Order: sequence, then C-alpha cells, then structure tokens
Amino acid sequence: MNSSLADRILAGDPRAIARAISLVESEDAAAVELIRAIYAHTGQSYIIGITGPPGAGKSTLVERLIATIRSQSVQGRRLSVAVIAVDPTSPFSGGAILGDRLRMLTHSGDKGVFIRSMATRGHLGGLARATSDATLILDAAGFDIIIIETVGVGQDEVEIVRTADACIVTLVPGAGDDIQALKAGIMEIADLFVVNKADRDGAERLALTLESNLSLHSFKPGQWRPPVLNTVATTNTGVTELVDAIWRFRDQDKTLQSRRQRMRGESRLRDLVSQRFMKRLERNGLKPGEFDDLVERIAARSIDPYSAADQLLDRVIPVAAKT
Ligand SMILES: Nc1nc2c(ncn2[C@@H]2O[C@H](COP(=O)(O)OP(=O)(O)OP(=O)(O)O)[C@@H](O)[C@H]2O)c(=O)[nH]1
Ligand SMILES: [Mg+2]
Repeated sequence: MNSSLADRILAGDPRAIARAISLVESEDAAAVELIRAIYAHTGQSYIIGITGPPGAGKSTLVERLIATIRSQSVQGRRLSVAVIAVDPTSPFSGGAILGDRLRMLTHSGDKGVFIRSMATRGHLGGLARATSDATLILDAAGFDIIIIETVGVGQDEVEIVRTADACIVTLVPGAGDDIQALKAGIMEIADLFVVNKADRDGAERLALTLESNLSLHSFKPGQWRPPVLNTVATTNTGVTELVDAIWRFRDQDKTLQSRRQRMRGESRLRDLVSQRFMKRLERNGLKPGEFDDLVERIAARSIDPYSAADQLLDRVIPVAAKT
C-alpha cells in the first residue's frame, strides 16, 4: 500500500499528497515507512518560512507571494508552490483560515499550487516533526517552492522557521510589536524583515527601529544583511520587491544554504533519536508512569538527574558500552 502511495506522491498526485500529510499529522506508523520510501527523492525544493505575530497579515502575504511566484517563469517554466499553514486557527489569532480563504480565491484549479493547513500536536516537538515530514512529502512531490506559515509565538514555531532555507519575519506597526519580536527571539532567525500594513501609522518608525537594531550587528564583507521591506499585502504593494529579495537571498550564499540543510538533518536526527529511544524503552519494560515518577523524584531531590538518566539508559544500552 505504502509503496504505491509513495509512487503516487512522486508522481505529484494531490490526493496522495493530502493523504500522506494526514498520516504524518496523526503520527501513523505508516508515515515512517512512507518517509523512508520517498526520502532519497527530496532535497530539491526551496523552503520559505514566514512567521510573525498573530494577525500580521502573513496569510494575505502568502496568497500574494503565490500569485507573484506563479506569474514569473524560470527558463520557460512556471514554478510550482506548496503552502503549509501551521495552526492557522490559533486562539491567539484574529486572522482568517488560510487554506479556506486561498481556495476561495484565484489559486483553486491551479495544479501548480497546493495548500494545506496543519493542526497543533498535543505534545512538544510533534508540530515541528509533523511539519518537517509534510515538507518532505511536498518536496518529493516535486514542488519547486514550499512556503511554511507559522504564528511566531512559541519555541516550536521558531524551530520550524529556523529550518527553512529562507526565513521571513513579518511585523506590523502598532504598540509593542517590535519589542514582542525581540522577546520571542525571532530577530536572530530572520533573513528578511517585512513591515506589513505599511499603510498604517508607525510603519516608518518600525522599519527604522529594525534598521537600527540591525546596525548594532556587525556584518562581515559579503555576509547577507537582512533587508527591511515594506508591504501592504491587501493591495499587493511591495510584494514583487519581496519576491526579488527572496531570490537574491537564495542566490547569494550557497554555503549558507548547505549549512541550513545540514542543520535540518542534525535537528531531525537528534529529535528522532530521543523519540525512538523512548519508544524502545517502553518496549523494554518501562512501565507506564515510571518516567514521570523519575521526574518527580528528581524534583523532590531523591535522585539526581544523571543517575536517573543512567537508570533509563541501562535498560537499552549494555553497561559496557556506556561512558
Ligand atoms: N490595512 C492592512 N490590513 C492588512 C494588510 N495585510 C493584511 N491585512 C488584514 O489583516 C487581517 C489579518 O490578516 P491575515 O493575513 O489573516 O493575518 P495572519 O498573520 O495570517 O493571521 P494569523 O495566521 O491568524 O496569525 C485581515 O483582515 C487582512 O485583510 C495590510 O497590508 N494592510
Ligand atoms: Mg494566517
């Protein structure tokens, strides 16, 4: 079943892609087999992460990015675009649901566009993992560009955009937004800054604040300095300039791109090793509640964390192999 699902994904079948993403979303065991089958066919897509506070206009901007990218052609060919909107129905959010809104507009019926929203997972790390598996599926399906939209409020979201090839941080004029961005630690991960809702008061001031923050940082000669771009997503203002800036970023530093690829591999490997180690522990007789008991005992100072970790490691790895 899975090999044929993999084949259909590689052939770009949208229904197979949708089904596969549901599998990774529900953390179905079949998803692991699927990723194994398609992985060798990934690594071709260019991944753009877009994050920012709730209601900043990310979805509106993504919609415009799709239209602009689809209107361009590269060597006589139009680029295909897939979008994953992570948790678009966030309780923090005042915005519309991206998937629904996009389908209502011009891109429905366009075979070169695929849009999907993903729900938040119940546990830490699940969202990042599901998103990166979904990205692999879209990559294997042959999409040239994959855009991941996340609301920039939590560690998971920062993790998601950190692993993109290009990271766009969207801010809007208004009380405290600039400060919020600094707090969330998203300043450091931005490759491009967008001041959206530039039709509003304070846009210029926000852009200046960002520029002055950037000027505190010393950039080496030849090093990319994140540009600050103004957009009005609702009127499609500044969007072409944004797309041009993304391509400029993509083309300027190939070593950075391969470093990101490596980082992506590393964070996935570390994540999977700890996740699968826990699974093996469970199979090796870790009783329900035993892990939580150890956590309690660490908090109560009846065991130190090193000894607790060793106790778990001993179950899976022979003592002789331990350092
Ligand atoms: N004035 C103005 N309004 C905008 C602009 N861009 C988006 N909006 C409006 O801002 C609201 C939120 O837009 P969304 O695109 O849903 O924002 P979002 O960042 O995707 O929201 P969440 O995903 O819910 O965090 C909508 O009513 C948009 O029409 C802009 O440039 N100027
Ligand atoms: Mg949105």
